[in-house]
Amino acid sequence: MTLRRANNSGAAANNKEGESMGLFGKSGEKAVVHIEGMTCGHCVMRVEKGVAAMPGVKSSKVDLGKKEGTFEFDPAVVTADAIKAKINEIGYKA
Ligand SMILES: [Cu+2]
Repeated sequence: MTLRRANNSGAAANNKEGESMGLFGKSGEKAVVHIEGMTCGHCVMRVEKGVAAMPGVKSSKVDLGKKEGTFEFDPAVVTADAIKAKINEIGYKA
């Protein structure tokens, strides 16, 4: 109640009934995972696509330079641990 944003767009405030606040749904969670063993763009693709294929995963982004994967997922369907297990299964170390 105390957090009001200045909004001069005149958009209707239609958030009375919801706890949902995010654009990507109310049940989204994000995990940032350190990944060892990737050496090129092909490795990045393998991890990104392998994780993206998992049920419940909404987005899958891997940064080769940072050795870091950022994954958005529905915690009701999949867990960060399952995502890490998948990366290990693909052949990299998460
Ligand atoms: Cu590679």
